[in-house]
This record gives sequence, C-alpha cells and structure tokens, in this order.
Amino acid sequence: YSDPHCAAGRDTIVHLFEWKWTDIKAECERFLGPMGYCGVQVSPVNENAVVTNPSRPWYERYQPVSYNLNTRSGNEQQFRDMVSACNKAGVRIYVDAVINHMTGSYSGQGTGGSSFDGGACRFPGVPFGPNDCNGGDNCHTSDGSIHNYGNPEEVRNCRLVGLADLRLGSDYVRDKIAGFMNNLIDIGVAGFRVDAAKHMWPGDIVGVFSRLHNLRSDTFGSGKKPFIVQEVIDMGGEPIKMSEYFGTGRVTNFIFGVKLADVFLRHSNQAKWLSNFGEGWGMPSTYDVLNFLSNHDNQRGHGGGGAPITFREPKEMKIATAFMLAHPYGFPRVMSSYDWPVNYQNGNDQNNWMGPPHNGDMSTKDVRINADNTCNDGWICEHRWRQVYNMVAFRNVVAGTPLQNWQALGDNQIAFSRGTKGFIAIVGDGSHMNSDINTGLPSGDYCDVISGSYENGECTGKTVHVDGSGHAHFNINGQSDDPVVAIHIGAKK
Ligand code: AAO
Repeated sequence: YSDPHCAAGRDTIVHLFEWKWTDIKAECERFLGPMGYCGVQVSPVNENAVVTNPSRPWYERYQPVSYNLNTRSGNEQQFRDMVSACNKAGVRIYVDAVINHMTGSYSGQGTGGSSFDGGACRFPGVPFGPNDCNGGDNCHTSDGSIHNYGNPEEVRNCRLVGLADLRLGSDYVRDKIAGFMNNLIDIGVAGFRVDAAKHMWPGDIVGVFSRLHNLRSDTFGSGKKPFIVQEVIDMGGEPIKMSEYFGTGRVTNFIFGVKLADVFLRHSNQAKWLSNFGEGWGMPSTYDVLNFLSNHDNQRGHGGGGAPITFREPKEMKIATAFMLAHPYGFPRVMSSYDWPVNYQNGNDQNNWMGPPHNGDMSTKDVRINADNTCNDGWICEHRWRQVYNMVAFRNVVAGTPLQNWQALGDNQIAFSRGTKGFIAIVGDGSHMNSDINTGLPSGDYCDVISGSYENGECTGKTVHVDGSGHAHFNINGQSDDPVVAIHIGAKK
C-alpha cells in the first residue's frame, strides 16, 4: 500500500483543498501534468451533512451522510471526468476517505438530499442503522465521546468530537465501506488518505482493506494495490503509535513539518543539524511516511499537531518547501490553500471554520488563473509558485540519487547535492553566504530554479557557473525574499 503509483519520473502530490472536480480536471491538464506533479489529494468525495451553523464550514466535508458522490466539489459524473482526464495527463487522484465515522449527533439533510440522524446512527442513504455504530457496549465514557488520548480503547471505540463512530468490527459495515472505496478504485483513483485512522483498530483497517479491489489494470498495470496514507497524529506523547499502521500503508508524518518550522520559522533549532534529517531524527522509514509542512487542519489551528509553516509565512514556506523537495527522505505533499480573514481573539482564530471562496448561493467559486500563473478570488495556489513547482521538477530530475556533499557553512547556512544531478544552498536566517562550494555537479552553466526558470535555452533568473572541480560561488543574502539557490542538470544551459 505504500507505492503511490506515480507516472514514471514523478514524486510529489498536492492537496487541492476544497477545489471543484471541474477545476481539478483543468488543473491536471494545463498545469500539474506539464509541471511534473505526481498527483492530487482531493477533498472528501461522498455526500456530507449540510452544516448551517456556522454557515457551510470546510469541516462539514468530514461529516459523511452517505457514499453517494455528491458534494460541493461536484457530482459523480464530474468526478469520473476528472479522474479519467487526470490519469490521461499522467496525474493521479487520491481520495480523502472518511470511514471512521459519520456526522455529529444531530439530524438534517446531506449535500445529495439524503436525510440523517447522527444521534441515533440513522443514515438511510447507505443504509446504516443503530447497530452499525459503536455505543455503550464498547465505549465507556459518560457522554460517548473521546476525552482521554491516553486510552486506546476510548480513542477507537468512542466518538471523535461527537461524530457517530462506525462499528468497523462488523462485516456489514466493512462491506459498505469497502463498497464505497471499490467504487472509487473502479473509477480509476490511485489511492486514499484515510481520515482519523488513529481512531480505528489496525485489525479493523485490515478487515476493510482485505475487501478492496486492485487498481484498474488499464491505467496502473495488473495486481496493484491502492496507495494508502493513514492520518495518525503521533507526536510521541500517546500510547497509539504510527508504527501500528505500517502494515496497511504509509502514515502522516506530522513531526516532519513541526521540526522544519522549529528550524526555519522559530529558529529554535539550527539548519546545520538537518544533516541527518529523516530517520536520523527518529522518524519512521522513508517508505512509511507522507511528509508535509502543514495540512488543512494545522494551518488553521485545528486538530493539534503543532504550529507549522503556512502560506502566511511565504518566505519561510518557500525555503522549507525547497528543503523538503530537495531532500530524499519520504514522499512529499504540498498544501494548496484558500485564504480566509483570520481574526484572533485570546489566541484563537474565530474564523478558522470558514469554507472555500464562494458565490452568493454558497456554491464554491471557480479557480481562475492570472497571467502570472497565480490564482484569483482567495485561492492561494502555493503549488503554482515558481519556487515550489520548479523544486517539484528538481525532485523528479534527481530521483534515485543519494544526499551527498553536505556542507554547513554556518549555523543556518547549509548546502547539499543529490548525487551528481542537483544541488541546493540555503540560508535559513538573516546571515550572508558568500562562499565557494563544492556542488558535486559536472561543470557548466546552470539556471537557478528559485530566482527564475530555464526557458528556451536561457535562464530567466540567476545563472550559476560550476567549474571543472565542481565548485561554484554562492552569494546569498539571508535577508532577501528567496535566500535559496537550486540547480540541476535538467536546467543547464
Ligand atoms: C466539528 C465541530 C465539533 C463538533 C463536530 C460534530 O468542530 O465541535 O463536535 O463537528 O458535530 C474536522 C474538524 C472538526 C470537525 C470535524 C467534523 O477539525 O473540528 O468537528 O471535521 O466536521 C484528532 C484526530 C484527527 C482529526 C483531528 C481534527 O485524531 O484524526 O482530531 N483530524 C481529521 C481531519 C479533520 C476532521 C476529522 C479528522 C474528523 O483531518 O479535518 O475534523 O473527520 C491530539 C491528538 C490528535 C487529535 C488532536 C485534536 O493532538 O493526538 O489525535 O486529533 O488532539 O483533538 C499537541 C499534541 C497533539 C495533540 C494536540 C492537540 O500538538 O502534540 O498530539 O496538541 O491537543
């Protein structure tokens, strides 16, 4: 389950949070395919509760009502069109699968018109009934919800923030969930992010996955299992460990982004210590992790997992992204966000519930592209920032090469090569790098892909001359907007 099934030569996914299927289809064709992205994590695809208080928050997508493919991102036909167009463009689709639970304890209607009563575990659109949720027989908290993360039974049998907790030990429930996932597999997705995996018993996850089809052989070849990323927040302080889930796929490596924020944002750690980042810092093996700087929860202070670097710190976000994508450890995900008006009161953002950019009727706004490649209407589109997409290409070019020529020229001045194919130099604080450095690359003139791109045989940004001994001069002011230089053999004059 740990192979993302990227098309050849691709190695980075992007989370297009709350995007519509029609926009993702267009983005695969016009941008993600040409720029070398491996795939897209899409927001939950199945019908969710319409939450009106507050008005249509992003998090209603995490309150399933049925497994019909009907949400504000689009309907089933639009989803099918997107998957087939993206696969054609060489870009994979990974679905955020919410299978641990249904809605909170209230009743109402879903985005596809199904009724529900979460308190009574009645979801006729599936159908699920009272026997299909955990309850007093195996959850022993007074209100049926999780309070103590130190008690694995409670975490797995009780309600996460009051959400109706599915009885995954039951064959009927496993069949229904597997049926939902198999429908998506048959449509052509490459895998799943499994929401709230920590709240499911590893054995129950095996019970569901043992029912899954192989991926479509016409797209992926025969005998291929879906790619799985399990959302397990493990910062080290609780009894439930990421390692319990390695048998059924990768896990979300929350520590990765927090540690890089310590270095590049808070400076409470120094870049020179990143020499053995990854397993050397106590993180799981490179094949067991999905790495990211921030996700849709911790970028808005939801769900714990520490204070990360987000698009609101653009300079540090670009530096840390360059490090993540240049570094060989793990499989990376770039966050693509939308903006909202933050309003902090007593340290809490009162607006962190706000849903995506929308029209007067609450329908999600189209993503439109400006002449300079950026997006309009509050869609941030970090994945379209040059410093990000050029590093996606860097990662593709250096794939398979080891980290070599590690050099720390100061506490926060670092440089390393990827074999003889790529090289990066980073100033992570306000200091000034002015040094001759061994790049490990063949001699020649390379385009710095941070300050510009390689276009029609020319560099639109800085040119770096590597001499016959592999050395080049780097003059990087840490106070500048982009204190990083990255070169690779795919962008050589
Ligand atoms: C909404 C309302 C609720 C309401 C509910 C039902 O906000 O008030 O009761 O509806 O009506 C999202 C939102 C929720 C929302 C939900 C449903 O974030 O606010 O509830 O949709 O609409 C835990 C889980 C983790 C989960 C995270 C949010 O383990 O799986 O909470 N993330 C996923 C999704 C997320 C989604 C759901 C799950 C539900 O990514 O978007 O919720 O589908 C500790 C634990 C973590 C735990 C956190 C938060 O974290 O370790 O496992 O995450 O607490 O409770 C330090 C520690 C760190 C610790 C953290 C916080 O950082 O290092 O370990 O402090 O204490």
